[in-house]
Amino acid sequence: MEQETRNSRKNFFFLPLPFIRYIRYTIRCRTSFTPMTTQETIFSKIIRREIPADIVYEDDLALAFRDVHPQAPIHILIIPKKPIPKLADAESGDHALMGHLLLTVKRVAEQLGLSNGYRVVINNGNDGGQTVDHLHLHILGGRHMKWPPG
Ligand code: TR5
Repeated sequence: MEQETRNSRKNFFFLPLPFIRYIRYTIRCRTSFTPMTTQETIFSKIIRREIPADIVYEDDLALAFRDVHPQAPIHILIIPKKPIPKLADAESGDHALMGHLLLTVKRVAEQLGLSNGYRVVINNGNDGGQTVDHLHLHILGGRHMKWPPG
């Protein structure tokens, strides 16, 4: 019995290095909000507080901060902490998260006193005018919005 335990310990130490690295990589990807395969964006850096932003709301799943080039007196971006590049990349497993983002819009709009209304915009992909590849919802408020948008 003792001999068997000693042998299995010995075998563990002889696992090939690439295999050990693969296991470590998999564990890191599964326990991190930012999988190694996901494209890094300015918004992931804001989430990790590596770049400053004027944050107005945060919870476990979402972050809201002021847009650096506001297009209205109040212009907020709401992003999921999970790095989904764009709306078209959301999957059925993101169902609850998508609902959470919309309810966060409502919550932040109330918090900022947008009782007279506001506009919510999601730009998706090139033709949608998306410039940052991390899903975000714009809240625009504090002035009367025109229609159609450009
Ligand atoms: O055009 P889409 O829909 O992709 O919106 C991206 C938005 O991110 C734009 O309205 C930008 O003004 C905004 N943006 C870009 C940066 C940035 C930001 N908002 C807050 N803080 C920012 N930092 C620190 N860096 C940016 N590059």
